[in-house]
Amino acid sequence: LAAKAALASIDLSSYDPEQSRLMDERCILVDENDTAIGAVDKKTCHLMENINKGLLHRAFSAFVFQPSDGKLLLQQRATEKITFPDMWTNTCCSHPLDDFAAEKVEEAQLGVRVAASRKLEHELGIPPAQTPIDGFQYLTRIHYLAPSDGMWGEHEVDYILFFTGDVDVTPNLNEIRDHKYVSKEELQAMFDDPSNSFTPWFKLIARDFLFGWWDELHKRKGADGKVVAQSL
Ligand code: DMA
Ligand code: MN
Repeated sequence: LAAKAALASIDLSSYDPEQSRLMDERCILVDENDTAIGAVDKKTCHLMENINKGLLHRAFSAFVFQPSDGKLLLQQRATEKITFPDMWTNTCCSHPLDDFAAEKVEEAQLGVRVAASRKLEHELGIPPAQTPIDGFQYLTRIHYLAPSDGMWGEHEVDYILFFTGDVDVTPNLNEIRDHKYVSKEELQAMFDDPSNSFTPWFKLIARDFLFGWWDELHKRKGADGKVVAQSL
């Protein structure tokens, strides 16, 4: 109820209209064990005032790798984004939504896989046929909290999903301002250049998981070239 009171007082009219509209999407609320406990709009979920009271929601972070050379597809968030604008980050992040029954399914991480395929199309224009849901390799879930600016932030149980496959990218410029493929060494050089800024979750996942897992990717491919699903 306190969260709803905070929501009512926030005016989004100074932000991009499309990004403001997307704040009406309904995220899945979870407790610290990732048990679903309800749903509330994305705006409410991302206000630090509510996060500081413990409001937590479910999310995913997808990492798409190119099969030929193992390079990772990065995106730079659009200036229009309300949270973490202009920062470089992994291929695509977002939330499974309470609005779609398929995205609430927890068995075999089905809900976040469906959401990842949906958002890879929305943000990067990747045809969903190129991101079949059984191609996502689930690594683990992380619980993290990160402020964006004074008002906005993230507090999520974030499912980390790797995907190796050739994809055709047609950027949605309201979501991403740039994208590029990088090798492990090229990503390290980007991190070492202080003129680049990165999302806090990408820095955390890169440090704790990505650099260690990157070289394993090709070894995990099945004989037919499809990545075998793996959960930790
Ligand atoms: C939210 O990402 C999810 C994580 C893991 C930070 P986002 O802000 O890119 O999502 P959306 O664009 O759907 O708001
Ligand atoms: Mn979020």
